[in-house]
Amino acid sequence: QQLETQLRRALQHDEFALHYQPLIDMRSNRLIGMEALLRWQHPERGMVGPDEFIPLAEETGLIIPIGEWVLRTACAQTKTWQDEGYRLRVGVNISARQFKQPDFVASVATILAETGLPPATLELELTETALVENIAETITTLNRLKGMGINLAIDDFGTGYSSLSYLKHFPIDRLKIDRTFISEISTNSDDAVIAETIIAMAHSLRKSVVAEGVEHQRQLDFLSLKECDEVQGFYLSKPLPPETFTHFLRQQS
Ligand code: G
Ligand code: G
Ligand code: MN
Ligand code: NA
Repeated sequence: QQLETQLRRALQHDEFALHYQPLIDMRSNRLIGMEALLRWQHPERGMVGPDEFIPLAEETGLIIPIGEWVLRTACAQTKTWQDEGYRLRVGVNISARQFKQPDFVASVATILAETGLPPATLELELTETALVENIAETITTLNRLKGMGINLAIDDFGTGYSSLSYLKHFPIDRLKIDRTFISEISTNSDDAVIAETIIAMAHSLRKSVVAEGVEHQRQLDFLSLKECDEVQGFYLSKPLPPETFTHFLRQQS
């Protein structure tokens, strides 16, 4: 059976799930939120990662209903955890095609209203490629989202083509340094300089920085020294299914 047919079926049959990867604040060393990551529980193939189906979902437009499911599920789950007393912010990945939909802002507003999640606790993660396609339109959309009180982050920062000068014009709250720069910060001086420079530049533009893909204590030490704001990675925790994330929450407090 074709992957496209299987993807359509997956939505109808509730085969998607979200895992949540903890985000840790470097100064307080506390959990401050999580990134929602899409998983496909395929009936025959088992767990399928997004890299294997997001490109096709983008091509076919299926990313629109899938993306709405992701946003609604992440917002509802986060609201549930907040109602249990946990202060959490959730990061949701938005694909380029989704971001460019004329009704994207309206659909985010609807989902926030339906789930009751405070907009200030939602963060949309956008890639540089999605942002630079049509700068004028991008700025309008970002301003509308910002106006609603939503947080905005640039994901995989450093891997795209965005000129630093755009950063000044985008109402972005946070940069997420791509994990390719983090993996060798303690052994490769070029990567160390790049990471350090991104942090300094972000701070000079009053933006917060997350380092992704932290796998070792020595990376944490480096990032702490350079005053990186938040960290995420296997060293802190893998992405967790909701039940396990709930246990993680209880442990933290
Ligand atoms: O979780 P994992 O490392 O397998 O994710 C692989 C890629 O898939 C990452 O680039 C991530 O941003 C992307 N991804 C994960 N979940 C989603 C999602 O819900 N929507 C979109 N558009 N991309 C996602
Ligand atoms: O592109 P994006 O940043 O959204 O991708 C997030 C992906 O990175 C997730 O699929 C997650 O599984 C993966 N990831 C998270 N932490 C680590 C890590 O420490 N090392 C590696 N190699 N991948 C990670
Ligand atoms: Mn991401
Ligand atoms: Na990333």
